[in-house]
Amino acid sequence: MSRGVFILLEGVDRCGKTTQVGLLSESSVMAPCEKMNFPDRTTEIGKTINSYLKSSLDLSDESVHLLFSSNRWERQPHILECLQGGKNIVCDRYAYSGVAFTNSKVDGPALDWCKACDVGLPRPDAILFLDVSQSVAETRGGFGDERYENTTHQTAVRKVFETLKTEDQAMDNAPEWHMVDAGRSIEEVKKDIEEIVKGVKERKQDTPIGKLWS
Ligand code: NYM
Repeated sequence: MSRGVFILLEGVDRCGKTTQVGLLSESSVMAPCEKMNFPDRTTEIGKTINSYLKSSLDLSDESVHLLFSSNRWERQPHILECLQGGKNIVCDRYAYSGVAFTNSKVDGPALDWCKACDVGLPRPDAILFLDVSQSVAETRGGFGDERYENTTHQTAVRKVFETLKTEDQAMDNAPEWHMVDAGRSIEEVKKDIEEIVKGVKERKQDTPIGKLWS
């Protein structure tokens, strides 16, 4: 039996990720599928992260970064269980958001420090980066409600994502990166994503599960 594949959708806030993660999780291309999202606000750690994002709790940049990372590590056994059991995963944000949102802060922690906490997590097989201009993202509902949702920070986040892509592309064992033009209609983006995922499955489902950034 082939293992499940691990598909990660990333991007800046309001790029349409959550809609596309929902659609992909219901698509026959991904069946059987487990849908995940980070931060997972349902756990005790996730509840603390939620308070931080809603600005009802203040934490140092390092401290909240470690909580975001820990929130992924607490799901590691479940991720592995799904993949080993032949279940595909579609995930809304992961360690890439973790590094991008922390390292982009003014005088934020260094890139290598940010990455180190997530080294060894199950490695996504592919990252589908939903690329949308900042001006379009900001017209979408809810922008500005949470911490980090301002133009300056989002622009800096985008640059760190670019750096992470470049670093991954220089490694032998890294996820495949696919840039998806997310400024189009929901249907067009969905179709593109499904085509990409078909290819990823063919290439990856009979390879060992990898470890992130190692
Ligand atoms: N975020 C998300 C981080 O700062 N670090 C992380 O590790 C992750 C996974 O949380 N602005 C940020 C990005 C978002 C915010 O995410 C909430 P969402 O997908 O809107 O629930």
